[in-house]
Amino acid sequence: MKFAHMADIHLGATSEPRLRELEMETFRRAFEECLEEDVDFVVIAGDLFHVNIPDLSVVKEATKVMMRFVETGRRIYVVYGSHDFSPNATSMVDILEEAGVIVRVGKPSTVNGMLRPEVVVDRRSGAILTGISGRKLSLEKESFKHLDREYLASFKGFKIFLFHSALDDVRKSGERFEGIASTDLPEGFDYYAGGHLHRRIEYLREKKIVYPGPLFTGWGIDLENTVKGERRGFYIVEDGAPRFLDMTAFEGVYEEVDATGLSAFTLNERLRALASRMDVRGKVVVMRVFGELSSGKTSEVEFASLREEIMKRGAIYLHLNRSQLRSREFEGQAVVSDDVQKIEEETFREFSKSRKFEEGRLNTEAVALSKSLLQQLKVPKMDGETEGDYEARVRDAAIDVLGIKDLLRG
Ligand SMILES: [Mn+2]
Repeated sequence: MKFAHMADIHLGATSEPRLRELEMETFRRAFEECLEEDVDFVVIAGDLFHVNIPDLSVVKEATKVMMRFVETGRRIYVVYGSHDFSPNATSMVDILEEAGVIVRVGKPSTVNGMLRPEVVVDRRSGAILTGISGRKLSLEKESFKHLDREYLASFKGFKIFLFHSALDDVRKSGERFEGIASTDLPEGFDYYAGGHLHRRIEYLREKKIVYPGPLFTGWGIDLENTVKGERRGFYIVEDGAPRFLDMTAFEGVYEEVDATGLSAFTLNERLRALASRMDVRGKVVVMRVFGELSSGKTSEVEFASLREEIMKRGAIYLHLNRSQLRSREFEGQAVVSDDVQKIEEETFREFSKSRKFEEGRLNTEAVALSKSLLQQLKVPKMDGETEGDYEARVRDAAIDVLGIKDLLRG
């Protein structure tokens, strides 16, 4: 008996055209490999799609790939993942099942208060398959508590259990997730086909528990880990022995730039220099720019031209992570108070500290000015006042407060 085990394919996760192409190409190649390897069937342990109702062009291509495989008399068995399932709406997985493209295993039924997931037998190999689908927020943990283990033990043969849950046993220090313990999985299965954890895991202790990780990439962090060297693919399991098939679709470059203490101007120079010496041809580039700028705003960092340069030099895609880039000049200030006036005043005060004002213009003055300007801008529209009149009135009042009438006239 030989089968393939995939998981966390996340079709449709990316909207970037080149990555989208690569994603589908990888999916196609994976199924071609399955036919070449002459597997009896394929199991997908959840998250076939990135969302429960994906872009139909993605579904169309994916269906083509899967139908080619299914038409050879082989089957594709799936459980829902946390992504491609919806508790209150039909999922694309349901539609593909109705159409006979895939077979969902482990459909739940309750007997004497116990959960009995449906068990199916693969007609080609005789393998016995069942499982528990994933749910958002790990609600499937409940399912494991009420699992009718005796019922599952009554089936004899080569048994595969599909599940889409994190496994506490493999948690690394610092990793935060709510999972199940390997002992929560029912006894007596020959292979536990895991999904949900986005890294490759072979946990072969009392139970043969395997996670292939994403076939391509699901999140930005997957992309980051791929370019840092993590291999992506799926498992071929022959006579119970798992063998990883590397399907990594691209090589990558990872760069980190610490902007702490740099001005926006200097950071731009750094980024330009970096872009000009990076070897990015045919690669996916992931760049993390972080730290607090000493001066200038984050909006002054020329990310658009950085992207342009890197793409011009032949990169497949640039993934920019700049969520940790801060500017000293403009920072959202947390002011805690019940009093609206006080919050406004404190916010202006904090903000004014980081601003340079013209000589003679004290910060206290700036705060007072800001407050009265805000007061004017808050004036509501009067009954019967036209949009144009209202705008003119607010504008004039603001100009008045700022004392820039003469300036504007000039
Ligand atoms: Mn996933």
